Amino acid sequence: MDRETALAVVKEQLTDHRYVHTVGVMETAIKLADRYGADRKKAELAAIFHDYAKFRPKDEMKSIIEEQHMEKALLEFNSELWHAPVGAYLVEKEAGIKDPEILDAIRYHTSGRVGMTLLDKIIYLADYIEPGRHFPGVDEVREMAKMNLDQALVQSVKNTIVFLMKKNQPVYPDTFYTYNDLANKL
Ligand code: DGI
Ligand code: FE
Ligand code: FE
Ligand code: FE
Repeated sequence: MDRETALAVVKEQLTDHRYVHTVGVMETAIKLADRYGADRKKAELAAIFHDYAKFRPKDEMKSIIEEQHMEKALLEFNSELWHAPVGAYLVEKEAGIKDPEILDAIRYHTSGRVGMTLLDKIIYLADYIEPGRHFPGVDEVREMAKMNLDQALVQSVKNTIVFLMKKNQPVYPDTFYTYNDLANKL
């Protein structure tokens, strides 16, 4: 699928603000793909579709998680986590994207996973550092991302965990597993 078609498909699913975020993730992911030797076309498509399910009703996402036998533990944690695996499912079903590497990068863009692929890492990080993001510490991660992908990624996962814990929010176990896996390999 070419960029213009993909962007048009996704635009219908998103608010204007989330669409601008998506274009930022796309541009950032392509730069990271060039810098770290990933497939720029896959990075482009995964980025464009990463938040495809962001605005689906919670009850629809819950039904998909149940009916498609996705991880049940998801339902015990923040519903913000759901759009990633549900997105991978719907992007295949509704937009016809079949590439498993692209679908995995969408599926794991919020929690990460143990053994992230280069494409998974690029999409996770691009989502965190795209120019529209303004979290505390994001500039430090932007600088790291120019030098060392894994170091930047660990820092972004750590910042996310610390942010959630400061608000006394539960942290989904895969997010901790992702952190440990990356920190062990640094
Ligand atoms: O969809 P985006 O806003 O672009 O970003 P995202 O998909 O990375 O994260 C969506 C939200 O999910 C964000 O507000 C933080 C939250 N989140 C990320 N990891 C965890 C989490 N929430 C919980 N409870 N546990 C997590 O591990
Ligand atoms: Fe997301
Ligand atoms: Fe993210
Ligand atoms: Fe996003």
